[in-house]
Amino acid sequence: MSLRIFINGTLYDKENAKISVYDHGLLYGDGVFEGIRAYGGKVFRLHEHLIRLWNSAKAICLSIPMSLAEMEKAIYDTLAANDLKDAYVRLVVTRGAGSLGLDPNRTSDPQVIIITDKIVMYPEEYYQNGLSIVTASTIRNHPAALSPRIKSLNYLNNIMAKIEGLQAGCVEALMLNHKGEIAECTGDNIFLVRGGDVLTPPIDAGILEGVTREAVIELARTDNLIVREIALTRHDVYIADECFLTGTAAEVIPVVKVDNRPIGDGKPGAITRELIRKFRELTRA
Ligand code: PXG
Repeated sequence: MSLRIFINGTLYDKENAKISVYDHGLLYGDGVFEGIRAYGGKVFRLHEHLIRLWNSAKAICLSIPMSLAEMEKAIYDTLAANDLKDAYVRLVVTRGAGSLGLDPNRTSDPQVIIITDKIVMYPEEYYQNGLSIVTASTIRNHPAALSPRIKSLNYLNNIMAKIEGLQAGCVEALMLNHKGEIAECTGDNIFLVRGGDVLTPPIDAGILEGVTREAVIELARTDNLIVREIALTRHDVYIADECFLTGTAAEVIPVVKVDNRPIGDGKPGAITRELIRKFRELTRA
């Protein structure tokens, strides 16, 4: 049976799920998206993801042609049509088909796409042994050029940094902001542990407001850990006791080496391991 994909209220077989080559999502990366996960049939923090999608759309003057409640129902219907319980959910809203010019007023009908598919997990070995990452020379988008808070279809900034990481043999790469401070990785937020406290860059460092980031901050505070959202430099990373990344795909994943420097003793730290356990408990409860 073919995978069923939702486009504007209709479910199509994957082979027939198509949109126009004149769509401004394709021509200009003009649109927004979300990457979400379902665990045991329940979509994790769906409301938070939908709010972020609607806020991203608002920021680019794109009106999503359905309500939040309709989107929520459409997601569950698409999951059911594919008989998926543990799944990856990709929402895409494009500006729609237009002319071969930038003018968004010449586009018609934004396209709402919901893809639900099997989730491709990182190997368990990454969680046991931790990742080695490098700092990319490509900085994160300047917030005054394109706010990193917008999860837009224009992901070239992150892809450029990802290429640098891959060329160095790493699956993730650290991105700095225009001030040279730590921002985030190409598809994950970053955390440090120092002296028992959990540190992470603030939103105004020019990062995506990660849903997993927020969940992990809550888990850490519930554990009576002090969490501080503060400006961090590469030096802070190099001298940290622990480092980990958070994201929908990765969940919580340890980092044991940055720019060839071992973090702490070069093994996933105790607080990181505890947060991995707590996050798994939260999502698989
Ligand atoms: N920063 C950036 C730039 C992202 O794209 C995150 C942080 C983490 O945010 P969430 O809300 O997921 O905790 C992201 C999200 C993938 C994939 O397949 C990547 C993301 C989301 C889903 C899938 O690599 N990135």
